[in-house]
Amino acid sequence: ADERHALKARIKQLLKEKQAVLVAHYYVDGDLQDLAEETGGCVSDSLEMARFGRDHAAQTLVVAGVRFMGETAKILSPEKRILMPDLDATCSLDLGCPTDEFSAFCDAHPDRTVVVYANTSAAVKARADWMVTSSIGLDIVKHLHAQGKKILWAPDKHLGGYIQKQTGADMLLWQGSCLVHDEFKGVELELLRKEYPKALILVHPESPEGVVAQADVIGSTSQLIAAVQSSDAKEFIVATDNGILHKMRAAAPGKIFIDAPTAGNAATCKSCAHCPWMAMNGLQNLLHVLETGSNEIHVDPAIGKKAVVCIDRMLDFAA
Ligand code: CIZ
Ligand code: SF4
Repeated sequence: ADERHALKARIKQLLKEKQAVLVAHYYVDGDLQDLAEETGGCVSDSLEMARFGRDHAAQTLVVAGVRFMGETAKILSPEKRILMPDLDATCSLDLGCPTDEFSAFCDAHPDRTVVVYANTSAAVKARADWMVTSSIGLDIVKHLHAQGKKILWAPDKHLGGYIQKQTGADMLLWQGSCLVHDEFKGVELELLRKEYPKALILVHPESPEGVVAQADVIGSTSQLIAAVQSSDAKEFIVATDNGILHKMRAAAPGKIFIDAPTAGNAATCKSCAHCPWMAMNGLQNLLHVLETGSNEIHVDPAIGKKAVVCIDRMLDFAA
């Protein structure tokens, strides 16, 4: 505990010295979320992280999250220096949607508007008409559907399927999934609900259909946290990365939060629902990048120039 305290103090000092700001995702280690909050940075979902990084005066942004978040920050602010605690922190959705295959898929369906989730590489975004995050994807597809547009959606099949069902839009889905959310199990969730009949079920729409179907609230990370704050419920079963429990506990002290089951036996699976790449962000490597200025994110400027178009479209729509 003393060592953690010393590390945090040193990181705070360096953030100040280097005039850098820390931007952290809800899924990273609680210490990093606290540091971001205490130093005037941002702890949020990927939409808010991107907006915050773009609008902040600091010329150095440290992004505690996964690679696409650092890339998005760089695309929006090419003149800023973007550092990440570990450049190998990726995402199964990004990995499952390689640029060449995706490009061929788009070429085969030129009549469709290309909508990609934020969890993709810069090159994939460069090929898209729109980028969306889970907090705004539904509204944007609704908007496109109302204009009579047919959609090509990538990469998350569960999120795409959920939005398709809600909007009735014509959506062709890339078959990607998040390795964390894909593990949540509908049958086991039903059993757990019987144990906690009063619990409110909170589900991120990257989860499989059978889990989403049992939700009381379906939403992005920030929407699920808002639901915890506004609800009278005392107990919550949470189907998303359990890094979010740090913020939920702070938002609603005294309430009870239970990880949704990810395997046959819920009791043996208390820590399954955590992204291995988000977990690569820690105090040690955060301190190291601040000390050395290493782990800078680069995006090919030509690709960045194309990719920024679909991100700006979303930010303008959200404004
Ligand atoms: O699962 C993720 O990586 C999420 C929820 C990202 C985001 O939009 O905040
Ligand atoms: Fe990607 Fe899933 Fe990890 Fe989010 S939780 S970064 S979607 S693998």
